[in-house]
Amino acid sequence: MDEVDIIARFLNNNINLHPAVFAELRDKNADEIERILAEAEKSQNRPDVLTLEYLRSLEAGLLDGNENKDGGLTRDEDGNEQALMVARRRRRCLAEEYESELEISWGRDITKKSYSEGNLSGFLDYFNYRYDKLAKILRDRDPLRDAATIEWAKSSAYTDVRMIGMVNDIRPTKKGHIIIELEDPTGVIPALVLNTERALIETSKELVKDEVIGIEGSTGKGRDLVIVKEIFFPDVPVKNGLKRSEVPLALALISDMHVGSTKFIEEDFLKFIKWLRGELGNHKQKELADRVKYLVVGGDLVDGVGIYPEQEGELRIKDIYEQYAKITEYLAMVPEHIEIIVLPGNHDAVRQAEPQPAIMEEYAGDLHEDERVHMTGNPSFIRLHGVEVLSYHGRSLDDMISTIPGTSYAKPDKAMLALVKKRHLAPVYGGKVPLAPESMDYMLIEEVPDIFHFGHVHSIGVSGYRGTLLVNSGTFQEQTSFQRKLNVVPTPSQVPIIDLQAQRTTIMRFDL
Ligand code: D5M
Ligand code: FE
Ligand code: ZN
Repeated sequence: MDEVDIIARFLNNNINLHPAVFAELRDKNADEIERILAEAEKSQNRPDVLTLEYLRSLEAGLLDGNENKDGGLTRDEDGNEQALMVARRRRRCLAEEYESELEISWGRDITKKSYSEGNLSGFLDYFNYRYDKLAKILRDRDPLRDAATIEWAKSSAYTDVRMIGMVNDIRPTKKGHIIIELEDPTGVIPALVLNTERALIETSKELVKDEVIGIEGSTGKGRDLVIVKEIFFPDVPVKNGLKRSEVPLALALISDMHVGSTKFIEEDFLKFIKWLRGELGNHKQKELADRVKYLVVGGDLVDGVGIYPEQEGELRIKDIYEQYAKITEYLAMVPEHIEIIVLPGNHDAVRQAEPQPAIMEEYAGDLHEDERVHMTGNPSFIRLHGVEVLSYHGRSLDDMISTIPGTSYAKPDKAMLALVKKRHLAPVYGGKVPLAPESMDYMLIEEVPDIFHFGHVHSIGVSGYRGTLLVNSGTFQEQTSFQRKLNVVPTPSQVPIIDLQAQRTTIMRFDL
């Protein structure tokens, strides 16, 4: 085809050519030119003059694919799957239209800090810090404004007392009373909950060691004991009005994929990623995927090695580096416009003692390098368009569930609520959670977020409490042999998606 013919062919179809395009077309054969012409004709957002940039996109099959009648498939000889992915990249989704507004509260994150050596003065400082902060929160509550010290209560002429103390010990007596041993910086006093006080006995059962509470009661003649009339948890104030994002973006919460385990449900996890990519779901579900701008991964990304008894037999990938290589591969398939926040869990490659710094670069180097992946510690405090999210892997839920009646693995949000009321993510020292006594208590719930996100228990749970949202993000792992022995029944492949503007949670199921 000669030059005049080329120009004529395009002009006949009302397509003007930029000189640079013309120069390029001159070097192509007739078939190629026909194909480009056909593409340009079909294209619905063609500029008046066909530019070089536009020509490139036509060649790459990257423009307005979804508007084409054949469902967005490119017309070259590519396989179906690839054609679909190309079509996806052509479409700008809603989340892509908005700039991300993500702030990570590094001041509340142990990552990038120097960690404790766990010496004795560290331990004492740690508990004093915890006591001071929680006592201050308690003192803000009406009946505790004038709370006395334990030393004062033991020597005062007054017998009606209010105190704030750390729970040293809780023990039932033979007669069904409960003794709470309460300590503050000035002394120790036993607080007695009488067996006749049904409601108080129930409340006492929610107590765990090392939490800080307020007590109202009366001291007896000997002043060496207090009879409890009321127990106060630090708790959270009622929020008047939920904080909402001004933009219609959504947050996806996941955790506990356990990549590397034979029980990891790859098929469902890939469905989740496909849904995020806009390749799966009905119209409404795709619309929701369109708005996902943030993905928080709440720990246990991989199964690790040597974590639980007889794990070896349930590992598909036995090398920890390869486990991280695999999860990195999956996360790379998450659309580029989604910011990914990653914190560690107890199966991840970093120290077990909490607070945990970010997963080590040695194992997850590619994740650390990826600009849209943010490697934080556990716990992690972030702000998305003004909405505050506190993410914690949730290992202390094991302590709550094993001690507090009415909590269970099936209802993780109930156990989360117990921690929220205590304003502490891991109150029990010497329980199932190894705690590192840092110079400050990173596990304190000092500021109350809008959303609490936990994982670890492998079952999904969502509930509201005083204007905050409590969410447990479940798992992508089927029941392991170890969990069967512990009677933990997971609810895999369900993902809570939170509309940050409407503050509405949708549970997306990828197990169906
Ligand atoms: O924890 C997965 C699930 O298994 C979670 O529901 C807690 C339970 N689990 C794991 N280890 C223990 C111990 N030692 N005691 C009680 N419950 C446990 P994961 O962290 O994913 O292994
Ligand atoms: Fe887990
Ligand atoms: Zn875990």
